[in-house]
Amino acid sequence: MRIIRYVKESGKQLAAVTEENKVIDLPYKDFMTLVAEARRNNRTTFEMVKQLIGNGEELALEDIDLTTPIDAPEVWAAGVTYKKSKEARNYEATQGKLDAETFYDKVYDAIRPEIFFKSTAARTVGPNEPVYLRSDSNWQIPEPELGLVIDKEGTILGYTAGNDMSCRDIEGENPLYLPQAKVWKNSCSIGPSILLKEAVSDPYELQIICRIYRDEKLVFEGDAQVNQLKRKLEELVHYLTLDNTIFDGTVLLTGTCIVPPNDFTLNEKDRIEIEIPGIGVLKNPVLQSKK
Ligand code: DO4
Ligand code: MG
Repeated sequence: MRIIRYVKESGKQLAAVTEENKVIDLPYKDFMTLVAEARRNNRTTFEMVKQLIGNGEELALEDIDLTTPIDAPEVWAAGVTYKKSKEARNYEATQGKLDAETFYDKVYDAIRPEIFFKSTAARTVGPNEPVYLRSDSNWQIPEPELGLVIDKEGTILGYTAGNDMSCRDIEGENPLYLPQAKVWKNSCSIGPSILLKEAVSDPYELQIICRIYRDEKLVFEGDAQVNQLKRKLEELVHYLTLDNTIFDGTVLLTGTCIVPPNDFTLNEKDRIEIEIPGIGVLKNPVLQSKK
């Protein structure tokens, strides 16, 4: 069972999507209100949704205009949580040395993970909205990641897909430039749905697929599985929430495990697809940032 929002004349509508891809409206204004209502009734969100959709009118997923499944007040991200990311970061930090060892090896092996601030609701886009390219970077890639939707206590409520758009040249020039390599307008995308935690028996079995199209041709395709993650999901949440103020509906991206070839950079008008079976396909066109 997954939860989406779509755009109606009256505003944004929360809805459930069944295994058969039928969309049924839910009578709550947003995901966190649904979670709160389930808690008030001593039920899981999954049980509550199952009961609510009993007699609802069904719509087809293809006929609706999807938007972000949640207005995440903040999006945080973990980095260098997969070997593939460590190798790519080493490559860009050493001007293209293969097999180089750097501080990224240290953080990959350390007890403390890398956690950084990625986005706010105003900078985050949803399905079919453009992600932007930074005007001062010549080496930009999407980072397809599993996102955890958490509450203010750090409880994992569900899973979404995310794109941690990144500038490899800016981060490679100096790690202190990380916020500029990661945060700008429309540099983060999440969606298309929230797969409820109770609907997933083992999140490490989730698969992540990324496809990039240029002039309608597939120019990159890669895939990975969350079981390649060096850390436990709860460990990442622990470090994010430790002595921190976290808000209901925060999204924590868990790191990238798919990196396009080192000579690849995104172009304006490319189309990115990030698919996590069970969550859906997060599609975003790429545009140059407007000043
Ligand atoms: O250290 C930089 C961030 C790496 C990252 O975003 C990732 O591994 O996904
Ligand atoms: Mg990332």
